[in-house]
Amino acid sequence: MESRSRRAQAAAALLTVLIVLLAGCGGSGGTAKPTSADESLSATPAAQATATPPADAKVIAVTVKGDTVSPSGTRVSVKRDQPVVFQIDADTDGELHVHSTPAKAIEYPAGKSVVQISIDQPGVIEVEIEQLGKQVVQLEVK
Ligand SMILES: [Cu+2]
Repeated sequence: MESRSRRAQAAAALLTVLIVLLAGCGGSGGTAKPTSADESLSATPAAQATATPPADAKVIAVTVKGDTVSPSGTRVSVKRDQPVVFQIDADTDGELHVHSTPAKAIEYPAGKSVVQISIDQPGVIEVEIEQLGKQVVQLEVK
């Protein structure tokens, strides 16, 4: 009995891992940790965003309309710890996914919103619209 429930548990765990792998985006390299907990962030609706981006920020305007994303895979150079501000304009809510370590899952609302991040490690970090599986930019962090 016990071994059967163990096996069921193992099967369930495996299924969970598979679901996570499928749900996650494109498994583009990196160390795939089964329990990788993405850092969860939320973009602030632009109407509520009072702060203007810092003077040294890299501001990236992102437009999502239907399944069209702009920019689309553009490479953007930033420095380590430089503020990166995404100004999002989207027709529906969704998730901006930053493939840093740990990854950042940024939920944004429909309409215009703003979120600021920074990357503390050098490398090329893909940013995509998670639910569309489409790349927005590649942050080249130096
Ligand atoms: Cu992703």
